[in-house]
Amino acid sequence: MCRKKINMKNILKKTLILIFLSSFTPAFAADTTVEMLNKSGKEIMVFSNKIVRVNVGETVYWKATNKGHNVEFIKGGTPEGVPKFKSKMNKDTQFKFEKPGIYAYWCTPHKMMGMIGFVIVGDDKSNLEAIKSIKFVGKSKKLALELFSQL
Ligand SMILES: [Cu+2]
Repeated sequence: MCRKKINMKNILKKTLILIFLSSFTPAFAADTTVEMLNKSGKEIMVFSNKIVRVNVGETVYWKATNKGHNVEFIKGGTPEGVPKFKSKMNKDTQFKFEKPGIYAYWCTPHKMMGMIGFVIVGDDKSNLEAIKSIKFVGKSKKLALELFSQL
């Protein structure tokens, strides 16, 4: 009788721990949100945060706060083996980052205007040299140089 009681107590304890942990899962499963904007302060055509850092397995959400934008991973701008990614114009989108490394992306119609962003996954910068050799265009060139120093 006594042993049974202890077991029940244990089960209850374990259940409570599980409930406790699962209630925190959303926080661990990170919701990093980046907005696509026509204007932010003095800048036009920008991602609200140009550099975001996430853990492996986490998802970044891009919100189409303003229309006319998208998210496109730049060729050579992701860790090896990551498939192409290009979201639809005017739509919210998301990507789950399974491979560590730096991911460089831009908004297809505004890459000339400096609408670029970076996601650093698992604090891994092993592909930084590849990122630095990307051919950025227009206003993105100068901006990319500034951002490299912050990666
Ligand atoms: Cu854009």
